[in-house]
Amino acid sequence: MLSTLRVASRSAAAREANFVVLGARQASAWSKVPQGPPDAILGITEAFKADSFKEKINLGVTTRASPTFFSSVRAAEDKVVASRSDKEYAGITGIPAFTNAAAELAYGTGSAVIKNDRLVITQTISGTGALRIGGAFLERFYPGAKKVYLPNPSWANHNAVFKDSGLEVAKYRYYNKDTIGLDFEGLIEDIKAAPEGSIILLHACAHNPTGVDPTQAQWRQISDVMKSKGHFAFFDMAYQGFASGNADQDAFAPRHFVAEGHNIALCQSFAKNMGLYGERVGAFSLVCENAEEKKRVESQIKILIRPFYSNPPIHGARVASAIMNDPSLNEQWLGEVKGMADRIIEMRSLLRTNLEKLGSKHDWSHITSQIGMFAFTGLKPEQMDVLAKEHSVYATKDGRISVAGITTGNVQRLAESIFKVTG
Ligand code: IK2
Repeated sequence: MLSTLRVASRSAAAREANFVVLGARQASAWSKVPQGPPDAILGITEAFKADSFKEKINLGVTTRASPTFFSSVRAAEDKVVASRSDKEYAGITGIPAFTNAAAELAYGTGSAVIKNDRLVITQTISGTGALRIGGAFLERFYPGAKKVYLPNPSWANHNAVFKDSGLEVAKYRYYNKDTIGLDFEGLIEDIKAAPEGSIILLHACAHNPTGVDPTQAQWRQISDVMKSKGHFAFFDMAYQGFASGNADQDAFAPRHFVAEGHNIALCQSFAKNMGLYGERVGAFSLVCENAEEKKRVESQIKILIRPFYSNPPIHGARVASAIMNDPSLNEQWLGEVKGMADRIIEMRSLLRTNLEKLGSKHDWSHITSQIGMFAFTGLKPEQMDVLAKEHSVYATKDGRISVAGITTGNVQRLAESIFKVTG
């Protein structure tokens, strides 16, 4: 036995020696993995961090709306921590107190689809997770063509999320470079031209990256056209409250579609409007035809989620739930969201007046007419490069700046930098 072992270990040593001597290392399983590009948005933060200039400005995906800004969020978190709740798993679809409140926030208090038990809602890993669950559900069950029409441009990650979900991605016209505004005619034409029953992704409010939203009258027309074509409305609502400062007003589009009889899908994110970025708090919901359909759809949503991540994290959802379910915290929070939206509106106006004071010959009216956290400046990729390299102002190459990153302290330097780059 002993000798057998010795022989075995000698031959193992010989094999190892041969391996090294002959340089016959087995090829790594990953030797053919190609280098991928850095993320277009998150890469900005990395470049910003590496810059040692003291007055550098990050307008990539800045988060001045941090939990410290929202005292309601901090108070809710203190409440959650003080309650010393258990750390048990949530159910597959999350914490009901959270999802019920999220549904009311999105669809409106006393919404008929909630009352009539037609709404399936699940907690998700923030807005991105909601999109991914939605994408997976459509891929598995949508009866029509498995193709999603995105506005052009759209949030960069939409393309990847839906492709990874196994769906085809197409575009519809949205933004007019010449007017730096909405290409409404193009949008309607493209939605009309899409085959019956197409899936159309719509940014519910504060369109990212353009900051250009349809008016309520335009939303009504979009709804009418989509109804006449039997299209499916898939709403992404990552900024409820941020556009107008009023959460109900910002939910106009999905609520109008529901009132018009569209059985929509809706993704919600609490990253921006509660400053819960890293807590990853979100929800995905589907309006169904009736309670019986809801039951079946819900069962399949659970079957999808279980192998994805089993069940969602609890802390952030508890914080969001503590806010939405406590009338006084809720009121405080809505007031703070309004304050944040007002601050954004003020910073837009300050940037525009600073540019005009410098004598810029360009028309900067779009800075104040656009809405929400992001402004689409109209600057070209080369100009954005110069902004970063020579002025330490970091933002995405498509000319999008996060207005949340502008302050009274940096707006003048920002305007000077943009002025130098644009002339
Ligand atoms: N949908 C849209 C339109 C968004 O803008 C975002 C957030 N984008 O900002 C962060 C980034 O650019 O990566 C989301 C969805 C999803 O955000 P989250 O997953 O953080 O809730």
